[in-house]
Amino acid sequence: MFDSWRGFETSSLSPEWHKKLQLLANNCRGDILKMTTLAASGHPGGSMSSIDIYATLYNLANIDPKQPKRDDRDRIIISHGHTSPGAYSALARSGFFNIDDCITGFRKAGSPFEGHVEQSVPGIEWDTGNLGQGLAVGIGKAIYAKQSKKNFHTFVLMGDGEQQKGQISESRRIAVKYNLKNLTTIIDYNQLQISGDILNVMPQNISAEWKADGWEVLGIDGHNLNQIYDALYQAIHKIDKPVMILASTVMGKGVSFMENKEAYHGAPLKEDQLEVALKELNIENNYESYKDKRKKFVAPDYNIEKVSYPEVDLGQPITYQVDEKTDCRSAFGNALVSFADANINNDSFVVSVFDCDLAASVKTSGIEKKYPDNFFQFGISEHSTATAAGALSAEKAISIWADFGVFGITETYNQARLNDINHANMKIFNTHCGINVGEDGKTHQCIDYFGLLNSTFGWKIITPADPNQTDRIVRYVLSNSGNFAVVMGRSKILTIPDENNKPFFGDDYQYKYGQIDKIRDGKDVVIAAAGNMMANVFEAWKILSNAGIQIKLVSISDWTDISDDDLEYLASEKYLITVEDHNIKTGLGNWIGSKLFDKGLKTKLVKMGIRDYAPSGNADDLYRLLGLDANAIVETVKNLL
Ligand SMILES: Cc1ncc(C[n+]2csc(CCOP(=O)(O)OP(=O)(O)O)c2C)c(N)n1
Repeated sequence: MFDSWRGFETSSLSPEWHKKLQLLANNCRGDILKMTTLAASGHPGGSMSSIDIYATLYNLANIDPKQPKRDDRDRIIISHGHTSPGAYSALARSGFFNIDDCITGFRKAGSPFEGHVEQSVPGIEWDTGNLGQGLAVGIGKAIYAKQSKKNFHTFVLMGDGEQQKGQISESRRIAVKYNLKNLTTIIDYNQLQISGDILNVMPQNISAEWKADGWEVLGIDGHNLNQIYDALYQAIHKIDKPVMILASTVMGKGVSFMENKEAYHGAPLKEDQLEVALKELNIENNYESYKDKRKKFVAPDYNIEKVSYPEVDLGQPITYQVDEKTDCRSAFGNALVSFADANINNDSFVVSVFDCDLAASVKTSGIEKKYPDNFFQFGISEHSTATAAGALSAEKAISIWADFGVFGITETYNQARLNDINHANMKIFNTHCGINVGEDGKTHQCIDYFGLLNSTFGWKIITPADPNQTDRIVRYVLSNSGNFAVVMGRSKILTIPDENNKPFFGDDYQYKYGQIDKIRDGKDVVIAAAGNMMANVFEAWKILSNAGIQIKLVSISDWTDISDDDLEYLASEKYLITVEDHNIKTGLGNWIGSKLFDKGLKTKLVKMGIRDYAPSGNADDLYRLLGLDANAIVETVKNLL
């Protein structure tokens, strides 16, 4: 086993290291073939073209097999996650874990060695597999290094077919704009992908595109260890801008009958072919012994250290009075600045706020003006923003992205899903949600925020009822780990009053995640208002109350987690009406309905929500048109009683 933490300090690769790496890479080729044949699946071709690069990086970068999560380690991100056999074997052979575990357990149910690179394997930084996202992950890591004043380098390994993905072009520009010279990309240029020659699949000039966006491009032979080392040395120590190393390689390199054959992109060898291949590589064929081991495989527990969430000061809550109407997005913006004020002098506080050309509308301009070093303008690059902000949030840092719901959630669902798979701590603040978006029309109406994010297992979706609750919720999510989406509308809305006409969510209110808020007591009907629909529901409650009809009024901000006690309360009367600014098919009403059913709780459920794409118009007119204004809610109650 070799000790790492070398950081490419010497200007050339020593002959001793050359020899070690050559041998190591050859052994890895054997490992790749054994594990894919044993699993009867996987991607040997690209793994073998990338392996000399993997071997060099995992042995000579500043990483520590004994402490894979050391905060000052270099970050090695694998964007072409299907080359997991290459990455796993190189990590094993540089001391991160036992190579036998990896060969035996590759792609076996319950094993950490999943089909595409996963953080369950020590040394893997980010789960990938959906191509095109790795460079944005690297951006998140490189920004973390800069923001936290850490001196580590980030390397991103990518495929060449992968370069067809649009998200990469967003990321290229962002890296240059922010002069991320602590970021180096290496492209495995084997010129093949699943369907054959990359230029037949999709004509593209990879080198020219990167150069045009401002990257330094170094062309090398990706199987020449000296050239790999030299290029990395140049990128780390000599070149003052982001560097892309275009490493010419050969798919299936090392086994003559596999070389330059796209068939081996994703096809393992048969056992008789493996025999021939191992002979050519001059590696002992101990394949049979793994067959039995695989049957008895017990998944190792690597007990990988978790990054703790930063401790922060919540700052001083801001209370909005009942006689003023405020939009929740402004309450968010104000809370954000106040939160930053409270923490910015703390040396270990790393906060980054991302924008995609909408800061004035989503109210992050306050941060942009007051704390420009913490503000990142990524332009109309939502996919890269979602990924980069997610990757940053998995570090000891607070990562905030504010956008219209339709861009921050609907547009970027898969990036959000990957952030969740990677246990990120993203905080997304989505304004202009529901039909409360102004007159922009149906393309801008985010009516699927819950349906989408509730399809993941980790995201928590919160819709504040008014500006005061927005303030409390913003402070809560910024001080807690996990992926949170805070969803708001655009309009100025009522500050919800308590029985004494003081702010209900005022100075004495304690926000507790997962708890419904009982706004008024009554009987026969419970109305559950989702987020800022509370304003319309409250107007309806006033009309009903004046007519002598007292109903129970509930505000639900935390849709994801509703406690059993709260479910019982919701089902405590003959009727439950849910009112939401969301697609009725995947929204709160259906979600609560299924939960009530699960618990055997009975009530008659009436769902009020969005039933079709809505036209353009201001929010009040649209709510009236779609039967979600106070009068429609009153009518619904009266029809039930
Ligand atoms: C977004 C996305 N689309 C499609 C795929 C399916 N896929 C997996 S690998 C691959 C080809 C990748 O080609 P390349 O980057 O050249 O890798 P190599 O063939 O050299 O291993 C495709 C299309 C995917 N993983 N992600």
